[in-house]
Amino acid sequence: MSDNDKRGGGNTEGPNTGVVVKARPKTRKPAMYKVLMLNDDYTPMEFVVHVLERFFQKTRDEATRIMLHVHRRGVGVCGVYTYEVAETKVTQVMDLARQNQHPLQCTIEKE
Ligand code: TYC
Repeated sequence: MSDNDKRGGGNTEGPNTGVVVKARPKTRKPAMYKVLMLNDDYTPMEFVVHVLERFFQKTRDEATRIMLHVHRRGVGVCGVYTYEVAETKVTQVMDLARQNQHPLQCTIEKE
């Protein structure tokens, strides 16, 4: 017998013996949530722009565009995040708004 013939030591396992099948553990992409900003008649535009820059990493131009969209349309998307991050953003926005006595409202919506 050659060395090749001996390898496997008597294959009685059927056709898949020695076939490596990569493990593919079941994974799920996390659900994503939109953080929405709502319009009101009292929160200063500048405050909304500041919030968008500070908590949503928007440039001044992006923040101004989003703020004006909310001002005109009533609601707008600040960003899309996993649930915990989205919740944290809402809390941060609402806390700062309350501290400054602005009625600004922010909420999350599943994508
Ligand atoms: N409508 C507000 C005003 O005229 C500005 C504003 C914009 C308020 C967006 C809230 O989410 C908001 N001062």
